[in-house]
Amino acid sequence: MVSRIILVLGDQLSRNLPSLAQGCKATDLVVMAEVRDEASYVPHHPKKIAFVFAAMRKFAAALQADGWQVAYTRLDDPDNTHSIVGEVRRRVAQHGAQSVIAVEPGEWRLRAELDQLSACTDTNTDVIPTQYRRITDSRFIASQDEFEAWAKGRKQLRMEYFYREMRRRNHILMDGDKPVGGQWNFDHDNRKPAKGKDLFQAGPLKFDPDDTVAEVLDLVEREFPSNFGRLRPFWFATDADQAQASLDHFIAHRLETFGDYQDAMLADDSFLSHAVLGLYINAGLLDPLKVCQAAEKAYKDGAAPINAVEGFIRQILGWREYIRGIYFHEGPDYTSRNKLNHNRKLPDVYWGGETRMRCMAHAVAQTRDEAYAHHIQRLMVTGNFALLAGIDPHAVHEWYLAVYADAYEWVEAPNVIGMSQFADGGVVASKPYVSSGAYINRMSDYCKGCDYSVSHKTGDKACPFNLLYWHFLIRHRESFSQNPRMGQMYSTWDKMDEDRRTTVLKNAEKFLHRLSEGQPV
Ligand code: FAD
Ligand code: DLZ
Ligand code: SF4
Repeated sequence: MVSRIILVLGDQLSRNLPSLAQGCKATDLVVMAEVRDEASYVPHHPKKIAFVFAAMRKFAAALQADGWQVAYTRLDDPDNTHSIVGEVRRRVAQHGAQSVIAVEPGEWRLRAELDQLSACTDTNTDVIPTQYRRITDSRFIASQDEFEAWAKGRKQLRMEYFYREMRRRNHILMDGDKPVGGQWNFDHDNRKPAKGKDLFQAGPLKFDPDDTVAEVLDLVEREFPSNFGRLRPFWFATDADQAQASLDHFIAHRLETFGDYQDAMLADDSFLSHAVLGLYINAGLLDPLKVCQAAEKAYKDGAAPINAVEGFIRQILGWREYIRGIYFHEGPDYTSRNKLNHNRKLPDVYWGGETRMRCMAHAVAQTRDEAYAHHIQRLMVTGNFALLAGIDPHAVHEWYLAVYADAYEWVEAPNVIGMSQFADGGVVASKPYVSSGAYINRMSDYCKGCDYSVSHKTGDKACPFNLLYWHFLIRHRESFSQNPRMGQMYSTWDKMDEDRRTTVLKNAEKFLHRLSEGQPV
């Protein structure tokens, strides 16, 4: 006898899910479904699909072992309706359930689709009347209500102030009411370039595919043969125990250097000291507060310095929570914002097309192989290039949502539309994150061996970032010249020789023309 359905989505794989906490093993049925609608609203990286499906299957098995009744739809089940709403309706009809509960999805699109479940109550005679109730997601450290209370009445919603509030409220890295170490933020200590690959031996913990993963890999290979991205080798954690082991491994081996090399990039090291935990936290396999507490403990035990621990905790307690707050605060139109009116098509280089730019080639190839790039690669290589070249931000958003294993709209969109593309007009960032090639050269080893020369400012060998940087600033001068954080950039331009300025802009135009024509750049 089933009276109620508890829907569990592919990124809600937590044993502390509030819907399960309210549930009854005897009378509730957990419904989970692998469906084409979710697997193809963007062309997800095959590793991402495999991660979600394998983790879903293992989570369902763990629930069953724990005494829950679970109805699980596999992608190739013949009766699969291939939408979440379709699968809920099918299970409602099959089991005669009267109501459905679900933790609110992390995306406006799916929230609207699921709301149809209540809309059809009593009106559509084909469908068994269902009561649908959305439960607040308590897996974030701050609730959306808390974020809204913080945001209320503020002219600007800057992460740093929200973060301090979160530190105080959760007693993380606090010494009474003062921040541990005497300052809130140690970011200025976190900008060391990397010196060589032997600094970074450990890498993230990798897992051999077990039977469940192997079966899913075959399915994904068969069903999504042309999606961008390499499926094998597949080494992600796919259950909570493995994710916990990945966290322990990070804390033991890489947290110590996380701060120093947070912004560094190396061609032969895809991970450096980054945690590679985002995909596990976002899917529910790790609890964000517990991750912060584990890092804080490492500091207290003397295992990692304050700049590393504060920097790491700021990413989760600060950025991740803030980003989620912004997504729901700003509303469903957020992903279509285009404040700078950028309309160029996403160039083929993002899908592995030929390019002479070594930094772009590396960031994209790594993305193809690992479904992963770290923050500075996303922000200052692929994101920087898209912004400077004036690519349509919605196309950029869809690319990021597709290619990274940790990408769900609530977290990806504010990072891309806001932080990286400035398409929200400054809600997330106080100025656009743009740089010439000099920044990439300082923070990476990409420029050595690039076909372009980072020291050339004009001419055929000139690094495209050098050309486009000025082109971007000049074409948006009206929007940015009053920004106090950008005045220095404009005064540098104004001091440049007139002929040089003309050449830079002409060379940039030529480059952009080739990009628009689909020629390799
Ligand atoms: P680390 O660098 O080791 O950081 C530790 C943790 O902090 C991460 O696991 C993550 O949980 C959190 N974190 C760090 N920065 C952010 C941030 N800006 N927003 C939210 N959480 C953060 N993150 C995603 O989870 N999904 C995305 O789709 C995503 N898209 C991005 C797109 C762009 C253009 C940019 C600039 C950033 C994006 N980020 C995204 C944020 C960040 O790049 C990733 O969280 C991080 O690279 C994940 O790798 P990691 O686990 O090794 O993180
Ligand atoms: C990302 C994803 C994929 C690839 N497939 C599924 C799926 O088949 N079934 C499912 O329940 N969830 C999947 N997901 C995760 C959802 O897309 C995610 O829950 C929403 O985007 C909201 O964050
Ligand atoms: Fe990238 Fe320019 Fe350096 Fe080449 S020279 S790797 S294009 S920043």
